[in-house]
Parts: sequence; structure tokens; C-alpha cells
Amino acid sequence: MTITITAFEASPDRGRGLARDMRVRWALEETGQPYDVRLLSFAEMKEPAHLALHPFGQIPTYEEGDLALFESGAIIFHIADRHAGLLPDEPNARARAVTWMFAAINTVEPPILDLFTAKIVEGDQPWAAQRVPLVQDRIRARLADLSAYLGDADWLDGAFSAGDLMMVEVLRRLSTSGLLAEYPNLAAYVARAEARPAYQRAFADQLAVFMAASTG
Ligand SMILES: N[C@@H](CCC(=O)N[C@@H](CS)C(=O)NCC(=O)O)C(=O)O
Repeated sequence: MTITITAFEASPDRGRGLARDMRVRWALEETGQPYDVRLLSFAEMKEPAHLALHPFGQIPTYEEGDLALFESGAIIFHIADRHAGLLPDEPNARARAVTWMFAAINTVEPPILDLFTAKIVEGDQPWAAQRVPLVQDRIRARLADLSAYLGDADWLDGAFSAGDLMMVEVLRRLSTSGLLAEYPNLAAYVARAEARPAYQRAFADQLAVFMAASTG
């Protein structure tokens, strides 16, 4: 059955692969699943046809036969659950990998998203200059704990898993902040993940969308 995901027609990140279709593309590449992409404008994302798939009018979505999913975490769990390559077979190791997926999106990602809000969305507010360092320190607290946990290991719990995929995707959002560089083992962790052939294919595919839009 053909898998179709949705992505931005014109990603605001200018091809840096920070939109959340990137993590879904990467999961599909890691598990060897071919897929189609339906590109959407911001206006189309808020129209009834897309709202029927995604109640909040966002990307990514995932369609496969009569199954339609939204939320990148749920989509990646579905892919990892159905196809080999992203979750261990051993039940306890599998549960731990899923735990890391939740830790990434529920514990590490929120302050990172707050930094984007504080800098970009609220950057012209009079209190922004005071708020940004507070948010940066909340991020540092998470990164320090994650860094201590990872130590010298390549991945969070044995072999590369959906937990690493999600954590790396969350950390990549810090790429221009300078914060990741304060934790060399986390910067190396992200670089190690980005060197994976599946990541490279996913990144190239989302970049091709931006290049086509900007030259076409
Ligand atoms: N929690 C959702 C967040 C989805 C999300 O924020 N998508 C962004 C792109 S990365 C979006 O569609 N933004 C446009 C909008 O919210 O109107 C997920 O993980 O899928």
C-alpha cells in the first residue's frame, strides 16, 4: 500500500530540514519504506480537506490505505512498530526505545520550542531580552542531563532506535543557537546520526523540494 506524507510546499526553514516531515522521511528511509509526498501551501493546510486529516491544520500527516495519522511521534511509532529497523525485538528494550521517543518530544523539545517562540515570535516584545536567557538556561539543564546520560555511548540505549531518531531531530533544532556546541558529546551524537545513509537520503529529498520551489 502506498504511503503518502504531507510536507510544506515552501518550508520556512529554507531547506534546513527542520520541519517535522524530515523526521518522518528519515524513519521511512531507515525502515526501507517507499513513500509519496503531498506538498501543501499554508492556505491548503487550513482547508477542510487537510483538516479532515489533521485537526490542527499542520504537517506532517501519514496516509496508508484507510489509515490516516497525524503527530510526528505517533507516525514514527507506527512506522517503527510495523517495520524492522527502528525498534528492538526484545520487549523491554523496545519499551525503553519508546520511552526515549517520549522523552525527546515531551521533555527535551518543549524548552527548545520555547526558544524559537521567545526569539522569533515574541522577539520584539519589551521583555524578550530577559526571557531568552531564562529559556536558554532551561534548555541547558536538559542538555546537561542528557549529555551525562549519553556519556561516551554512540546511542541512547544500545543500537540506534526510533528514540535516537526523535532525540536527534529535536536537538537539530538547536543547530544555530550555539547551545549544542556546549555539550561536545551531544554535538557528536547529532553528527553521527546525520551521517547515516537514511538520514542523508531524507535530507536530500526535503532539500530538493525547497530547491525546486526556489528555482521554479
Ligand atoms: N506536535 C506536532 C507539531 C506539528 C507542527 O508544529 N508542524 C508544523 C511544521 S514543523 C506546522 O505545520 N506549522 C504550521 C502551523 O502550525 O500552521 C507534530 O509533532 O507533528
